[in-house]
Amino acid sequence: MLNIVLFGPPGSGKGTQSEKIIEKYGLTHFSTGDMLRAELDAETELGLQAKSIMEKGELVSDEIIMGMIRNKISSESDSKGFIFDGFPRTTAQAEGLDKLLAELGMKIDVMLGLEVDRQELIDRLLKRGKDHGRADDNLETIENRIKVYKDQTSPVMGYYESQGKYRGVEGVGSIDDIFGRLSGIIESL
Ligand code: B4P
Repeated sequence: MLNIVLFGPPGSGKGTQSEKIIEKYGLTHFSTGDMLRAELDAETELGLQAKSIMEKGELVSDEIIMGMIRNKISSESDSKGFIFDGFPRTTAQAEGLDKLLAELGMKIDVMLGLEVDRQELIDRLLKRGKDHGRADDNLETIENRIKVYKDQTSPVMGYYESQGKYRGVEGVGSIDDIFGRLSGIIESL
């Protein structure tokens, strides 16, 4: 079993690279962003609660996120492994995940970090906003998402670094080149 956390600031390409990792290694995808957007589209109570938080670029509460992860993990017991994309985003979520995996006799093997500078992130997300109309891809919200990342999410890197599990890669270049860097690490594990 192989369990990966794919980490990086908003727009660093986590969703993009997850698709390629899943295709090659057959892992089960956990994207908390996609899970929340599905709740929003279905207009569930959880989706309605999350909507205004996501539109401001803030983080949805750790309780809601951990509840979603717990439900999905328990329905995926036959999986070859998991890729966590955009989760954990706080140290409390990282601790919650370690605890949950330990209860199930599992652990995180590696955190792969996509390292991308601020201007490139803004350019990518503004382009996505133009092409796909995602409500949180406007300049004001993007700047807040980057701030929230710096303040609340970047400490999660230190959490995995202290366990000797963080491996960073340059996240700028062609999608295939970046995937090559990530697969090199996965295959060396
Ligand atoms: P997410 O859905 O996780 O979105 P993201 O961080 O913006 O995007 P990602 O890094 O996956 O970028 P992508 O591959 O799409 O989060 C959205 C919101 O949900 C959060 O702000 C928060 O409110 C909430 N949320 C989610 N998880 C949460 C949690 N655990 N706790 C609390 N709240 C949570 O790439 C972006 C763009 O770049 C794409 O258009 C792509 O085509 C392009 N791109 C990718 N790679 C490229 C490359 N190499 N070169 C050029 N462009 C590239």
